[in-house]
Amino acid sequence: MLKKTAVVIAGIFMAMLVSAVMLPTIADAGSGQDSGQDPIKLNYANFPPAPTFPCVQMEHWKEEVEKRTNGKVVINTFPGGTLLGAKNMMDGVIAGQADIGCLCMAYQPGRFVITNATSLPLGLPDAKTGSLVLLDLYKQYKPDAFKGVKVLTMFTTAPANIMSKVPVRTLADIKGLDLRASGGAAQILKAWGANQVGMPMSATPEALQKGVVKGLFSSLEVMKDFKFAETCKYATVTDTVIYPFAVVMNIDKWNSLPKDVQAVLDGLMDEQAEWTGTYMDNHVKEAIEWSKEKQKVEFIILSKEEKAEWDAKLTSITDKWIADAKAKKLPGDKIVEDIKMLKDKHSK
Ligand code: DTR
Repeated sequence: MLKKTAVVIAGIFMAMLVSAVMLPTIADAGSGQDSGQDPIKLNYANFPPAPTFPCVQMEHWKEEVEKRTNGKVVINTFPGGTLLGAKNMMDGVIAGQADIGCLCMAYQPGRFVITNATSLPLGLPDAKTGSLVLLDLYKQYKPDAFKGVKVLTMFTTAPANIMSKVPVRTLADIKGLDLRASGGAAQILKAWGANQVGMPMSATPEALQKGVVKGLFSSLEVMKDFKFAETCKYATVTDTVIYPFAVVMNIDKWNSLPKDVQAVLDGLMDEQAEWTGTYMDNHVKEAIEWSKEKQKVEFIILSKEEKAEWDAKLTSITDKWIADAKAKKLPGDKIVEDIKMLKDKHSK
């Protein structure tokens, strides 16, 4: 009995010895996943539902990162506010509740003052231009608001338009109308005389359904992605302001990443901004076609005279923003001038 036990123990010992000798050879055979090392896992939180553009860009980024790091990094995505919601995204990432988070900066105008200047009525024509302008502005000013995080990319929506259950053809039609908008765009609806109701996009489907609002102000891809075209049979084309977004990472997590992984993520920053802007612009066109053909939505084009009246109501918004920025010791005039210059540069 004793002899048998000794043989078994010796056998186990031999097996351990063999595997210890073999291991370095296996580890030498490859890198990343092949080495048998556990991949670096990163959690990425997003607030709206999976089919919407902030989540589409998230899945695209995940694929690119996993491909370019050769499996060394795995990204676990959490759409639909399952890890962090629209309003606690930034603080949740700072606290480490998620490694990465996608936030709509326009929902917190007082917190992201400089980058939110891109949502002033300055005529940014589309999401691609908006995204490149925003990213350049961020790099130029490196705002304090991002001190506690690593910025991975930024991008914007296409310009906002009115989607509503009732037709809005004139300023008289919009007067007192309950319309949803959030952040910077809220002042625009107010300037046009609407009764502005503030809430993040993720809360809008329910508000529309329950009749809390009669419509919303946003980029038009939501007509298809949230199926708003089923209830909002009118769209008034104002092409007014874009909404800026940021993707941020917990700073300690960033600092813990190997240099080669950091290089891959940094290398994606500009590319991702351009990819997302282009995706958004194309998707808006698709959503318009779908809304017209399948949902019989009427697209209302304002006459030149009417549009001039609408635009005239907005001129004081930028002046007020500049004055407020100056009060916070920020160079408000220069920021606005820089956005205009960057717009010319990127819309060529
Ligand atoms: N226009 C902003 C941001 C926005 C536009 N499309 C989507 C889709 C999902 C979430 C946010 C947004 C807004 O109205 O909230």
